Amino acid sequence: MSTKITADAGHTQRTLTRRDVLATSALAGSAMLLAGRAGAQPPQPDPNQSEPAPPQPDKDFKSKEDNPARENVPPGHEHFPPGEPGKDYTPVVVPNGWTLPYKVVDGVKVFHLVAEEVEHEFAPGLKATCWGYNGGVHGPVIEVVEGDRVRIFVTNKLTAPTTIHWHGVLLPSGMDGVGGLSQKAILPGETFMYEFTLVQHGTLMYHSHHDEMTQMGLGLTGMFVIHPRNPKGPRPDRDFVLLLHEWKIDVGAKRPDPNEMTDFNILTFNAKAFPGTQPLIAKRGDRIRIRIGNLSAMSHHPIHLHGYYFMITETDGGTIPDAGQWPETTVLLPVGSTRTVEFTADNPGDWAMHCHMTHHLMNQMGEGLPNMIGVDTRGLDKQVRNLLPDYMAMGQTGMGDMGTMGMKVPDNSIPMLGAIGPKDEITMGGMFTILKVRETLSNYDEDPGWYADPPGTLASLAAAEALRQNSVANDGSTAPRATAEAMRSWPQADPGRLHTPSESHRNHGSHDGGGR
Ligand SMILES: [Cu+2]
Repeated sequence: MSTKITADAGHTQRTLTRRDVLATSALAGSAMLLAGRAGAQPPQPDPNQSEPAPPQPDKDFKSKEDNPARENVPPGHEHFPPGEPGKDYTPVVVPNGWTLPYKVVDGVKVFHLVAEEVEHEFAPGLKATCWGYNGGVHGPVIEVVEGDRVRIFVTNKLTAPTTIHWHGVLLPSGMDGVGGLSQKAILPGETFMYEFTLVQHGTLMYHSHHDEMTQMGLGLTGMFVIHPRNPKGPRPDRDFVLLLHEWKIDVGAKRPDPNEMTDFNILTFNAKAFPGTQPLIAKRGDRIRIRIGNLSAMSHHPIHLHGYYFMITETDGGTIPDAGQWPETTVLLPVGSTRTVEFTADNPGDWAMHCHMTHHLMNQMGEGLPNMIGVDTRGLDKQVRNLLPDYMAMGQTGMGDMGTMGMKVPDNSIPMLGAIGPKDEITMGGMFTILKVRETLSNYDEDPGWYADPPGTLASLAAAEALRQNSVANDGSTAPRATAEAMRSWPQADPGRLHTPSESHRNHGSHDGGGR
């Protein structure tokens, strides 16, 4: 099996975890400690076995100097035969994205990433020049199995130096990809080689670690999924991967502005803003896993799913033990982290999945708008149109009147929000997608269309008969109303009162009724 150092007889089934790596040295240490204190001792691992194996000559390479990573494999973590899709794992599903193919060379999985400029479409109508990998933004998902040995070539076809950092992956320091610290930057035209054995499983990421603000801001990011070699439970039927990001693309601009600090106007799942996002499609009863990473520049994203609660099962630090998992309907994705959620798709329908920061449900043109809610702008429109024929004041009743219907947008830009849905216009944009769960599906690759609500399960205009039977007046007059007493302000207690009762007494009443 995976480790030779299992002192604990209960651990017959081992997976390669971070704990194993740590346990290697801890067990060796405790074994020696016990040996010193007591004559009789339980069977202990041979401390010699936890010594790193002497470097083995590698027939792939001329000398160990060519391949320093090989010396750094933790004991007990010599690599396994390459894990195979379908056999050792169920491949992930990447909405709007793809998984990087590999070839096997002498038992090692070989990948090739090319950092380059990419013309990327965020949603129909909006393209920008970004930086990505292998022709796309974001980079393809690297999908591997715990115990695999990987060799990843990275070619730099950008005009700037770059590196790749394998976020959360346990590896030798020199493979960690921090420009200047752990390696020289990859200069334009150069190809670097990274090689390491995967000693953990989980949802991880990769990204440039050289001039990060610019390079990650322009899209040099991707997801790195490591399946367990020996999964604890059944595999998921649908294993989705989503990467969150944010961008500032001024209307008419051809490039995202990586200098932006606060005013991002394109918020994306796998580099697509709604309505450009591909839905997540599932059959009723499917075990669903959704792996989410966040490599936004500045924003954390509370991702909310309708119709379900899920368990948070994993972070980029590893699997959360069953006893530590908790149910949520919103999972917070801090910048630079991943979360994995799992649930069973037992509730058919079209379910919204979105960032709950409402400003992240908007596309371009959201900036610099005065608050016109409640203002009748019809006269204003007429006057301004004398100067600007297409002028339309925005948002008298909110931004919902600014969607796709009849509003022109400038070239190479998308409406702030909105797409035509089955019932009406969906007044959301940005970090929004849809989970479609169906009783029957011919396959997962076709959008099954909109959900057909079973009779009696669709909210709709109340019939006069229903209003009468329930003594509900259509003008709202029968609904309970907040009383002035319930809505009153509560004057703050005088803070001085906590310390000096005499002063409090003197000031008593100074705040009463003086509220603003
Ligand atoms: Cu958000």
